[in-house]
Amino acid sequence: MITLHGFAASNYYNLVKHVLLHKELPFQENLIYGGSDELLVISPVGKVPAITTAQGLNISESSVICDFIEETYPAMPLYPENAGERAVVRQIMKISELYFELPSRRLITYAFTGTAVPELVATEVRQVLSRGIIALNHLTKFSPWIAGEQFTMADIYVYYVNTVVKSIASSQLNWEILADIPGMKEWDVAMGKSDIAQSVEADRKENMPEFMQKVTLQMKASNESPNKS
Ligand SMILES: N[C@@H](CCC(=O)N[C@@H](CS)C(=O)NCC(=O)O)C(=O)O
Repeated sequence: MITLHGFAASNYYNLVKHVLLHKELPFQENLIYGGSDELLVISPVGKVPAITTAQGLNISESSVICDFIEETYPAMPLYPENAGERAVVRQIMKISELYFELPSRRLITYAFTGTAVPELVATEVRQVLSRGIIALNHLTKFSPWIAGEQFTMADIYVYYVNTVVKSIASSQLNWEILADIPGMKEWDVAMGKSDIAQSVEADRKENMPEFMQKVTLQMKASNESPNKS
C-alpha cells in the first residue's frame, strides 16, 4: 500500500491526496511536518508531500508523484492519450506552479506575521503573477474542465494551487486574481463541490490549528536564535 507523508494543511499534500482518492487507490497517511530529520530520510529537501510506494521507494515533489501514480495505476486516467494534449495539460500545471504558486508563496510569511509587504516585493510578485495570467488565459479552456473535455491532472493540480494563490493575492495584494482568467472562478467553485474536494477540505480544516501552532513556535524559535542577523 502507498503511504502518503505530510500534513493536511499543505495544498501540495492535498493535491496528491486528491489524485489517490480519485483513482480509488488504498493508501495510509503519515502525519509529518516539514524540516524534520525523519522527513529528510524520505524527502531529500525535507518538504511534503512524499510517498512511499508499495515497493518501498520514496518519492517527493508533487508533480513527480502525480506522474508516478498515473504511470503505475493507469485506470481512471488523468492525462490524455494524445501526446500533444498531454503536453498542454503539463504546461498548465507547470505554469501554475512557476507563475502562480511560487510567487504567491513569497508573501506567505507576511500573511502569517501580519507584516506589510514591501512595495518592491509586491511589484515583483504582481509582475510574475501577471505573466501567469497571460499564459493561463492562453492555455485554459474550461469546457468544462481546465484543458477541455477531459478531467485531467491539471484540474486537480491547479485547483490546489489556487487555494493558496487566491487567498494570498486577495489578502496581501488586494487582488481577486481568479477573476482575471475568464471561466476560472466558476470552474474553481465547481471543483470545490466534489465529494473528494470536500473531504480533503474537511481534513485541512482539522489540521489547521496544529499546523498554525507549529508555525508560531518555529517563528518564535527563529526570532530567539542567537544566529539571527
Ligand atoms: N516543490 C515541492 C514543494 C512542496 C512544499 O513547498 N511543501 C511545503 C508544505 S506546503 C513544505 O513542506 N514546507 C516545509 C519546509 O519548507 O520546511 C512539491 O511540489 O511538492
